[in-house]
Amino acid sequence: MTCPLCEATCGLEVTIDEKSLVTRVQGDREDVFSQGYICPKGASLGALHHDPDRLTAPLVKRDGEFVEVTWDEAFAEIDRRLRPIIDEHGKNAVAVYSGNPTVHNAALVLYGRVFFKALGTRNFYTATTVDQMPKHFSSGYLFGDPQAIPVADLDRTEHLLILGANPLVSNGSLMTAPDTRGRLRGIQKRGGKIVVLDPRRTRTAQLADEHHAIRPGTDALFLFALVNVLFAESRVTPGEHVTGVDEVRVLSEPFTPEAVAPATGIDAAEIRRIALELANAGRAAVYGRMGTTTQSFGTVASWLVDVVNTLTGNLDREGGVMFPLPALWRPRRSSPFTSGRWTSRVRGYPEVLGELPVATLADEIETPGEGQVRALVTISGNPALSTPNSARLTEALRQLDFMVSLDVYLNETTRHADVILPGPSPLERPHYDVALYALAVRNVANWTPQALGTEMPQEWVTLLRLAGIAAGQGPDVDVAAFDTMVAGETARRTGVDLALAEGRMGPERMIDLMLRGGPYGLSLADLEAAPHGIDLGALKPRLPEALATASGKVELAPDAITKDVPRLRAELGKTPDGGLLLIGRRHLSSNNSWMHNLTPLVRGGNRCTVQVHPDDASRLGLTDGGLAAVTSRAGKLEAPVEVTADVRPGVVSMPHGWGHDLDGTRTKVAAAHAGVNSNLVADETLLDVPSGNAVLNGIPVEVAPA
Ligand SMILES: Nc1nc2c(c(=O)[nH]1)N[C@H]1C(S)=C(S)[C@@H](COP(=O)(O)OP(=O)(O)OC[C@H]3O[C@@H](n4cnc5c(=O)[nH]c(N)nc54)[C@H](O)[C@@H]3O)O[C@H]1N2
Ligand SMILES: Nc1nc2c(c(=O)[nH]1)N[C@H]1C(S)=C(S)[C@@H](COP(=O)(O)OP(=O)(O)OC[C@H]3O[C@@H](n4cnc5c(=O)[nH]c(N)nc54)[C@H](O)[C@@H]3O)O[C@H]1N2
Ligand code: SF4
Ligand SMILES: [Mo]
Repeated sequence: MTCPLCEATCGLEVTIDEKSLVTRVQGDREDVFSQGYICPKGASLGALHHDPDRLTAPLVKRDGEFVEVTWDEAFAEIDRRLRPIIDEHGKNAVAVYSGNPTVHNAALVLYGRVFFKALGTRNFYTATTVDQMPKHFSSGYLFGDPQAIPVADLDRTEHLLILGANPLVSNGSLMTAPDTRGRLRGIQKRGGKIVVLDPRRTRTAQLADEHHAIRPGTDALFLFALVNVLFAESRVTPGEHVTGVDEVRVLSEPFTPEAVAPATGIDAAEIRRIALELANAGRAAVYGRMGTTTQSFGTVASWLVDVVNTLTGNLDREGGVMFPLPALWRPRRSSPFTSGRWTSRVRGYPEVLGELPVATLADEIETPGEGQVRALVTISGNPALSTPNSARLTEALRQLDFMVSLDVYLNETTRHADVILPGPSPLERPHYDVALYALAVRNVANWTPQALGTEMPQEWVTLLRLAGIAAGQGPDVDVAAFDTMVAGETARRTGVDLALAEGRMGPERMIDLMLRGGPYGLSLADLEAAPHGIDLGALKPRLPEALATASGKVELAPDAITKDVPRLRAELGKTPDGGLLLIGRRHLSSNNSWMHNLTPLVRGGNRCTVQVHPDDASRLGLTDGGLAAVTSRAGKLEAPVEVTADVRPGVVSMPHGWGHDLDGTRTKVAAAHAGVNSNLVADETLLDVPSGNAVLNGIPVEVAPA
């Protein structure tokens, strides 16, 4: 089976005994993509499946207590309570928040959109605005398609410049690549080089040939200086499919290495050398992730990553950054991407990809008036832990008239729900990675059949029933007929005869249709016959076909992005004020907020510590193991100190996704390993301006002994 827990899509071999007990989980050596790689989370799939706290029946809150009800009762309750809100206050009174596991779940990806369409709300929020929205935004304007994100051609590159990513721990993001350690080592074995820019000396930084501890939030300055050097040294070779090169040259003029050195903390001579090594490498790739997107210049930094790739001739080149060609049919965009088609009611933030920034969800719930959010549907999300100023959002959740959660745990978010609808475990549902193969460093396709039966409805059924309610058809929509209608629409759009997928329903039918309509003309039967996946080969150049811009070219200097450059230029004159900046960190055994209830993943010491550089620790009177109080504009928390030279002076680091000691949850193991929620101090008013993405790295804080 394909592991659905993170973006790496590893093949796993799961052994299940005759009593349906998972007895072993191993990496699948024959998997065409992962060749046996596995991480501690994948190895815990059995623990997840057997977790006694994992919900298996719907819960409805009655007099403040959750009681188990039948599925029909749960949907009747939702119809009874949600309909009047829509009827009285309109569709926008119902907000949706869809979290990270949505992307790893074919039912949620393919059928979520049916529900959202039926609901038709503008109050649509996802984890994307606490993650990679700047990358969609920059791709949208550069390439015309927000989903056209070029990925580093890891297996052929000779030089990789990584900014703000720790793939040895995260297993890669916006870069689907099982066993990133092996692939990065491969670069070094070929004689290539890896350079990492990160305020913290991460595992990836340790493996790299070079590590530069950049000051948080200054990647855009650093990248602009690379651009400046490339022009100054006449090393610009963008190729035929590119416009706007001269505008970029003009914009880069103030950002000389000398001008950005004080802010970034990186020597001008080093910046110049890094730029020239990149230009000289031939096949080189720049890769930026969380550290470059969840910061106040997220869009400009994300854009500049691809500007550097383009100017060095590495866009769409083997060994550079390339556009994958996944096996599923994808709609062709009829018009280029634009953002800001509407704005959020309270703060006026522009819509991007039909979404509003989740950082403003509390505003929309708290602020009375026409269009106020009165009900919320969460789908595999834990915004009470994962979004900025969680204390404020938690208060706002309490004010809602009605809340429904599609979720597998009673946790920090779902405790506020009136109805919780669980879904099957990864072993109880079929799987195809609808989203992530579009970001894979090789073109592959792999189908996972459902391993175990379940009494629970599949989540696509739940979503169709919710869509029926949202559309005013009541709680008992004819699911089979509705599904055939949805599949018929997909058949029409893909140009595939619906009858070819006969005998299938739900995601299986959709995926069969999308495979048939896709670029390799596969069918689901082909994948069923290949349990370890089908390798569709290394990435191939796709320009100009992959572009959806008005000009048919890569538009290197789009207004929507370049208009944020003056804000960046204003940073040049500033000297760092000596205040501390908080950044995040991930751990191999965590998965955002939700796998801390599995004993194998929380063993060992408390990982939820505030890392402080020894110089800062002695200046502030902090001791290793002592308690620190961390304060920001948004809030305050206390957590144990870990003194380590791994973080840059002036920077403190805390992981997110902890803080499991709240009342009313049902996650015993997590509560015993509670940790502290770092988003209590993340400031919901700090956003990357163009994309509305939250700033989760580089938050100004004060730290003192508690
Ligand atoms: N400070 C700080 N905050 C961050 C980050 C950071 O680096 N620093 N990272 C951000 C990022 S990148 C992300 S993606 C977000 C994640 O933010 P969220 O998506 O809001 O949070 P998760 O922790 O992924 O929570 C997933 C939820 O889905 C549920 N779930 C798991 N499996 C299933 C399933 O099969 N079906 C259903 N219906 N539910 C399921 C879990 O129980 C849990 O409640 O957090 C963001 N928040
Ligand atoms: N084990 C594990 N794996 C995961 C997850 C998990 O929670 N645990 N979450 C998954 C999710 S949802 C995602 S989105 C991915 C994220 O994948 P990554 O982006 O690879 O993961 P992070 O650890 O957040 O890496 C961000 C890095 O940026 C650095 N950084 C912080 N601020 C700055 C800055 O201003 N500039 C630069 N250059 N660097 C900075 C941080 O120190 C950190 O090392 O991981 C996924 N995989
Ligand atoms: S790296 Fe990701 S996909 Fe691979 S086993 Fe671990 S959690 Fe699963
Ligand atoms: Mo994420």
